[in-house]
Amino acid sequence: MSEGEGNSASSDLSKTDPIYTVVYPRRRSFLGTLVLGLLVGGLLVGAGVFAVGGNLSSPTPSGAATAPSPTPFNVTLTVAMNPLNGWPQYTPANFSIPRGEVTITIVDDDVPMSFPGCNCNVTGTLGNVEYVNGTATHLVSNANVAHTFDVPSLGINVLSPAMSTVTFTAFFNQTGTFSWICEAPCGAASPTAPPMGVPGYMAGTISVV
Ligand SMILES: [Cu+2]
Repeated sequence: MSEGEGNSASSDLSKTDPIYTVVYPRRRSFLGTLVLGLLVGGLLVGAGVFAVGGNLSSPTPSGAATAPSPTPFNVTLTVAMNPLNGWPQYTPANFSIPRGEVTITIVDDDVPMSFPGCNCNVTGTLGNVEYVNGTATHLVSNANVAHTFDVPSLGINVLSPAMSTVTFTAFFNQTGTFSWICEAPCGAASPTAPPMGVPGYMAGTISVV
């Protein structure tokens, strides 16, 4: 339509306009929905193929609960013996994460240990649960806690059994620096000796940015 037409033309247009503004956009939105649906369908099929491939390459034990899919941001920490001094050590001990929901995985190669005074209830995580080798766990046996991962200011208490992989999800809704510490008596020479409480080994910081 051209501009500058008279009032009569405008009033004619006002009668026909609704036909175009209502009917035509509906057709377009239907087509748009169809195209979008095909795209999403394709992505889902692709994701399904990828998931099947992943399961084939790393089968999970039958009957075990499956750990949740990692949220957009995930961090893996390992606990292994430092080759220079033989101390168990979290690596990395200091790390940064974005604000929000984060999944943390702890791969612990250390040996079993008894922890008589353990507060072995999982707290501060999504559902107050951690996944030990894929199995949902609220309470860990104090006969097998190699280390813990605690963020006291956020109420996070996660237990790391010996020779296990632990996964948990937590919300880090505030930016800032938060201290974490292992509360298990995991000293090398005696239970409360280093590296228990030593930064870079059994203590560190999480920078939420
Ligand atoms: Cu420890």
